[in-house]
Amino acid sequence: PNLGPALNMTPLSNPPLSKNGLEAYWMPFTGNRHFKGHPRVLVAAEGMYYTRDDGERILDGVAGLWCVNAGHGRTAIAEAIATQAKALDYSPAFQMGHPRAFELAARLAKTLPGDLDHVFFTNSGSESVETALKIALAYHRHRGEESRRVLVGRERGYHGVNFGGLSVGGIPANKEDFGPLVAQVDLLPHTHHPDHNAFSRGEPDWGGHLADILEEMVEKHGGQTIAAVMVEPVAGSTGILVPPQGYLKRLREICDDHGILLIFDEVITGFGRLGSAFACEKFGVLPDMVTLAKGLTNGAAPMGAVAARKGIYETFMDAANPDTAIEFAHGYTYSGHPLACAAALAAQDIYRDEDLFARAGELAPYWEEAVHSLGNLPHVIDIRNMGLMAGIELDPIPERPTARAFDIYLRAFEEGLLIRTTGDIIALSPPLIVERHEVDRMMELLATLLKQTV
Ligand code: PXG
Repeated sequence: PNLGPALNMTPLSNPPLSKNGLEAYWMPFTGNRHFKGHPRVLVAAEGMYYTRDDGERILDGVAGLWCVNAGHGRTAIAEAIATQAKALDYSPAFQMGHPRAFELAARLAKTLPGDLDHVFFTNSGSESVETALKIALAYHRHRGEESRRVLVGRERGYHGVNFGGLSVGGIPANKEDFGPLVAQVDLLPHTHHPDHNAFSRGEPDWGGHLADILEEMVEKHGGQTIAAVMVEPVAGSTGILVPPQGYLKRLREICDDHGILLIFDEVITGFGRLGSAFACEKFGVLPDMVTLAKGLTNGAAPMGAVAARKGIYETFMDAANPDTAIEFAHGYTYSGHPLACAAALAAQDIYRDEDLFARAGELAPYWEEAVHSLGNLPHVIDIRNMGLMAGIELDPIPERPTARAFDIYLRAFEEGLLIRTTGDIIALSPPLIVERHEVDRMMELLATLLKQTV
């Protein structure tokens, strides 16, 4: 079906991909053998829609991969990248700077709450996570607390795919092939308990006490051993797990009581997803560091960032001696890449000029009603939501976990809707420019597909 007004777009000429033409690309987090027999190829995007290689348009229910918050094909971003590429293509990242990187850091520092006012650039969410974990360890060492080596994450957490992030992450399938990973790690329990909090709207009222388990961990590991706790304010990848009321505040209190750094991984929640610039504002909890990526550039260039509180930055500056010393032995060739900075600055302009974070907040109640309207359909065992994100959990086909949701994913793509599935959970997170009629269309199509599911 055709899902909306036609686009005025020059069709790209794409040579059709033969089976052989698909072979060389080892695709990430993809069933390569299945895909190469049933390819799904996108060739263009504008606004809320992608165009498939057969010319059909499909509605984007997930902002690409949770990143295209201002919608696709934003001319201002494309032009900023092109202008930057012509003026200064690359500038060495070490012992050297270019204006856009300073401008972007200052801009982010101003947007972030509290004294989260120093920004380290990376190229992805995964790199942001590694960077933040390393800052945490080095910070304690500089303060003379080298004993703080334990990094705490949470079950069902996703912090990217590099060794540190995998270690504090809580998805067993992502870890099992890679041996012991980072040595000193502990995981908090996750907060997803459908027996207590199924069909919650926003923060579940049950489960705040699960934060107290951090207190038990402090006792177990002994004083001055835990360096940092990293959590997603709302867990995205494992199916939209909204924190129970009071949970994040409690984590903050326990971290304060024991000198532990609290890191919020806002790779998904940053840049308006919950109706505020950052989740930490929404929950009224100031973390010591925030990891960012995705919406930073509206997905138009790879870029990540870590924002750290003033005291953390100053600890590094004060510890280093002599004054030419490098305070933090870390960084990437492409940290603060000019093209990424240009894309990020243009994206931030759009967010501000179109007041998109507030727009997401205003649309959130409509979104909530719409997704919960699916609650009585066959196989739906839970629905949860916050801001413009939602998870719809299905009961698995016996002996075939993930098959039901993946089948819906494939059929939705056929019918003109892009969703994400994780396990047997459908995840939705549309661009923040989504219109009510597009929300309606998403739910109608999902309802149809759910009714057809045997
Ligand atoms: N932290 C969080 C909270 C994330 O969601 C990363 C770190 C890693 O970012 P990079 O840029 O290295 O991929 C992520 C990424 C999905 C999905 O549909 C989620 C992500 C990436 C791809 C797919 O669940 N999150």
